[in-house]
Amino acid sequence: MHLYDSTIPSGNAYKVQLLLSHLHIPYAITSLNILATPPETRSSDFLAINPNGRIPVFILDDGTPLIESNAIMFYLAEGTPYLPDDKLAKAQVLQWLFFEQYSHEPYVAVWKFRTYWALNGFEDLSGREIQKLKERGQAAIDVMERHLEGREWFVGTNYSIADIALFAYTSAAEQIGFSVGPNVKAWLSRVEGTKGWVKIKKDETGKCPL
Ligand SMILES: N[C@@H](CCC(=O)N[C@@H](CS)C(=O)NCC(=O)O)C(=O)O
Repeated sequence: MHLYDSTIPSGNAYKVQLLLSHLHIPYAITSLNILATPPETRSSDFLAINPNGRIPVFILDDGTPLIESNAIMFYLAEGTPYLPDDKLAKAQVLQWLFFEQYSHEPYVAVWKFRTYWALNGFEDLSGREIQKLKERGQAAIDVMERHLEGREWFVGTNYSIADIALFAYTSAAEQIGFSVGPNVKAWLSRVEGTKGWVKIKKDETGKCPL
């Protein structure tokens, strides 16, 4: 199996790498430079693999490419403790994966990228656009804080790919200026204490201190 990630640490690729670590699955890796002009993710060779021109892409042993971080995790987690068998619990995992992609990642991940790596930082955005990114990212983190009241994990009583999806960028949230409450902080520590947990890879450009 083969993972395409980026030379800079990508939270979306990290989700897949964290799950692969929990599952002890070996894989080969190719890192593409997404800061190049044009990004290596937009080369014709890579677009033939993922027409959407983004990492992560996970190539299965028969050569089938799977795209979208949460779909890749869903595939890998089937039949493992990281995805419940119960119909409702499985749908609740999907509920948080969709929440992560629609209400969290587009704000928190984008804020992280612009903070550390975007050539123009926030300069090409209007004040209103910057405010919207910050407010919506904060709103997502606040939803997590409320959901975690009296709970250890996002779905049921077990750590699942719902937690992995939300951990990827929330782990950087305080560092990049979001306010993170006590329930989320305690949950971040619980995730870090799980068996097989690995840190996101180091940023070789030196721009991101995490
Ligand atoms: N929804 C996608 C988002 C993937 C994504 O935005 N990938 C970024 C890196 S984190 C990327 O490949 N950017 C390069 C580009 O847009 O060319 C997922 O969860 O996999």
